[in-house]
Amino acid sequence: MQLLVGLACGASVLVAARDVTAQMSTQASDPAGAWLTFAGGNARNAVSRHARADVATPAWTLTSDNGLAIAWLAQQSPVVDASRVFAVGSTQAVGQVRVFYVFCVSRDTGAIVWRRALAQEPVLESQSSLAIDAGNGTVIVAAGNTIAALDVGSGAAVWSVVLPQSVVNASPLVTDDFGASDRVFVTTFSPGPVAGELVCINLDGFDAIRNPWQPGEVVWSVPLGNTSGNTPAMMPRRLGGNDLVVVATIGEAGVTAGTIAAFDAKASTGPAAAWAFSNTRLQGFFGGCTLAVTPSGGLEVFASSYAFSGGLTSANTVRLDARSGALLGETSTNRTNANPIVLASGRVALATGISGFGSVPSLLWLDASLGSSATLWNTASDTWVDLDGDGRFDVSEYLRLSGYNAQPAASMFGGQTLLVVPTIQAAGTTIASGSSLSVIDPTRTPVQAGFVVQQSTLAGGSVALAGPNMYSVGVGGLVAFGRVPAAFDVNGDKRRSIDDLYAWAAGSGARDVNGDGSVNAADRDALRALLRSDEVRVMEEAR
Ligand SMILES: [Ca+2]
Ligand SMILES: [Ca+2]
Ligand SMILES: [Ca+2]
Ligand SMILES: [Ca+2]
Repeated sequence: MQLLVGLACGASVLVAARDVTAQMSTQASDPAGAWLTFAGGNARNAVSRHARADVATPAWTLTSDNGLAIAWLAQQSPVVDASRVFAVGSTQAVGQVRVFYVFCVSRDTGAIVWRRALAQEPVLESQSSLAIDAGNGTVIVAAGNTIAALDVGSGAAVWSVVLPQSVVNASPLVTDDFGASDRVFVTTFSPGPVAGELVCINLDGFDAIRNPWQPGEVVWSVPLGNTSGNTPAMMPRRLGGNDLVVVATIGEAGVTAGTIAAFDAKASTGPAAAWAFSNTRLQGFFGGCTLAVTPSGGLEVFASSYAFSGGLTSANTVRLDARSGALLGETSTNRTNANPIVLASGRVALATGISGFGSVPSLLWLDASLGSSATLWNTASDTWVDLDGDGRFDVSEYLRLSGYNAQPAASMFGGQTLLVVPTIQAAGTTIASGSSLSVIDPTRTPVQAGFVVQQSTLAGGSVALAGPNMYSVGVGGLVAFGRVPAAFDVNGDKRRSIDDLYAWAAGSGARDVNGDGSVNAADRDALRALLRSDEVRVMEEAR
């Protein structure tokens, strides 16, 4: 363990002043549940209570910076706050080395607000997403073995820490409900022999009694074993969680099983695992776990493994009791790094598969009990017609959807659940930009008309939702879908609130909310939908 940050004497004053600003900006954040972190929240269950955006036409795309093409990390999820979207990309001037940046982009215009060069570039083609610490007004970036916090407003470095090992493909977990002692959790990469670690870093200002650590100081780290891409997860206590950080490991293919373990997120020193589960097969978990509360109040963990050989059922998805680690269900699935999406309807959506190595991309729809035959449909095997009779899934013979390394999302709104699914390329490297972003109606089967509702070939990376907006990177750059936030600000006070609905009804302000050139009930409905869907979130969070 080591740390870092030379904070000068005046630092605590500086941090206190920043806190005030940050709290104000949090309170002023839009009512629309912007996704501050990978998979929409620390539970990593990528579900939104907003209508999904129309993907037919993007609101804007961002492809270059001062004439230089931006290469976005292809499978990262953008992260979003009330007015900005953040993502990692690189540019290369002629005759110069490639430089990686965090970009901050206006949600209203797609213009770059600021860029900040990374102290270290991502290693091993890492696709780690950023995470926003709304309480302290920073965006957290994990690249190489440096974890840094950048001011959301300016990109200025607030703190940074150098860890013994690098972060690869895993995204940070930022707590927001630990009062004066919020923390960020990251996992470092190790294929062995040195163990990867779960590292806990302090975020909040120093307080001798309540929080005796400086921002950016490592509080503790614990060895995990072999790790890669293992994004930590935690269900917030206000949503039925138990303050345990749940993290998976990769094991050693064919030799030892991957594990899932839970650690006390509030511990002052490196905690022993509260529980640990070893996969039932000699396969590891190369992604994160999803936490979900069942209708009866139980808290469960869902995670899917990656198998280096075998076809569409060679890996597995497990379901555990999040309070004990006991195995509750298991079913065979196609290999993946993606997080299962657990829906209140008792279904699980899972993006899986790779082009080649005995696998193909397939989107799976599972019964959430995860009994032995949980798969209700599989987009590859259910649509496959072996035209050339060679027993193989050739590209033109099945519906190609999803892939192992880009995270889909679900939208539950107006009694309808729709999936937004990135699809990987049929050829090329596994970290190439995705080929498409598809909106799927999972109540149909893959062979039925209307299964694919809509598709964009501009985007194809992990999906971030923010109220009526969606963001994803792809061959079209960083792509924004849905009406931009400013369109909902009828009264022009830079906020979206019930006051905008009053203004609309009173006939004042910018009333063409949906931007179709005329003012009518559709505009009022769009505004109402935005505000109403936030009521659902607030009510659920308040229980
Ligand atoms: Ca705090
Ligand atoms: Ca064939
Ligand atoms: Ca307003
Ligand atoms: Ca209109």
